[in-house]
Amino acid sequence: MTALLSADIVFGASMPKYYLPLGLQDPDPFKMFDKNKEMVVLNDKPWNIEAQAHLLDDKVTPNTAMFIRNNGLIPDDPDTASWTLAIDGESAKEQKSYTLQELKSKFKTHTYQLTLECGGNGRSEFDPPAKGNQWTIGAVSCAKWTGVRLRDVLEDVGVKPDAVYIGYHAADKHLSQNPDKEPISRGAPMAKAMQEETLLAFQMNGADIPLAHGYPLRLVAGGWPASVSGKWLNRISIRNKVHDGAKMESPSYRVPCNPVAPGEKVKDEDMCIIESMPVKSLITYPKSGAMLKEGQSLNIRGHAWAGELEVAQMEYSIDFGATWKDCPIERPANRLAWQHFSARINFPKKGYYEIWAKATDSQGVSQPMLLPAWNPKGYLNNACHRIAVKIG
Ligand SMILES: Nc1nc2c(c(=O)[nH]1)N[C@H]1C(S)=C(S)[C@@H](COP(=O)(O)O)O[C@H]1N2
Ligand SMILES: [Mo]
Repeated sequence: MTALLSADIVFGASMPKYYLPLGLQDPDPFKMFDKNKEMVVLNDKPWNIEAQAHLLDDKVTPNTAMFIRNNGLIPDDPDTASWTLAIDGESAKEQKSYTLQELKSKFKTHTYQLTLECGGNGRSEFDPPAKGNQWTIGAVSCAKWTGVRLRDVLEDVGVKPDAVYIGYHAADKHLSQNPDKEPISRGAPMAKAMQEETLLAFQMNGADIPLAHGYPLRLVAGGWPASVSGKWLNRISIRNKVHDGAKMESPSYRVPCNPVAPGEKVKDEDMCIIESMPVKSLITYPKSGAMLKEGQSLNIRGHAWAGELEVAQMEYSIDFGATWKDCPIERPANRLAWQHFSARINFPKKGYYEIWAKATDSQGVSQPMLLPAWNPKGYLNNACHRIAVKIG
């Protein structure tokens, strides 16, 4: 490092082990992570970067538009030859460990397109505000993930009948540099862990997973808060109780079990773990602020998703939600993938309009027009996405 900086690091002995001196840091996160320049950096310690709606126009999200949400420090580029995934826990019949090569050769490979949305996506709109990254609408992605089923691996190890939950452990470092602290160690109930689409993934969009997104191995549990989808996985514990790792404790990734008034204090024991994410949609074309000539019609398009459910109906409004028109929605590429919609809109006369999009899930639940129930941590904002259009 001294050579690279062309100077002595005078107090180098007290420099934290995984610290990258500022003088050596790549000042350009877009280059470092191969992201579109229009992505928005919300935090650089740890890195948290979100998309804008128009960047998410592709049916399959490319790395360049995929949000990054880190709780700690990205691990150094791992040595994949020596990387192992351990499976342990009270409810594992035995302890086993697999190299990447063993995972790939021993189990069948599956590919699914899976929607991953951060539980805090939309947080910036809540009032009173919630602490944390002020995500607007861009903490969602739907890439193609390839890997082996978590279920196949768990069954190879043997799951005791008293198993309740799986918990993940990963190679990223806590911001404090304390090696005994994990930045995040969450998990899912056995039913979610055993789903066909829950993957131990080693590829994203047909290539190795980019380092920032969990190389060489990550859990992908589509439709649930993306915090369940542990990156840089090195251990999974089969637990005989709800996993108690970092950020499983209340109030992390929890909402009030019963609705509360905005700003109300909620006791930790009255907060419930978020499971399936609510129905939501995004208009990805045009970009908000589009200008059209009078008489010109407009083709809009976007995606909608509904956690564990399917989106059954898609509507749009150009009169602030006073009236709604149906727009066609495609079936998902597979369960837990987002669905595409498009519509051709005609405007009655010159002026300012907003286009609002509203999805309804297969159980008849729709997106709220402005804001859903307030909650202390600012999770699950699935309000209708709105874009502005000017005609004339
Ligand atoms: N090991 C590890 N896994 C993690 C995280 C993390 O900080 N460390 N963040 C979680 C959260 S809160 C989210 S929203 C997703 C983000 O995934 P992405 O950065 O690939 O988009 O990863 C999840 N998995
Ligand atoms: Mo998240």
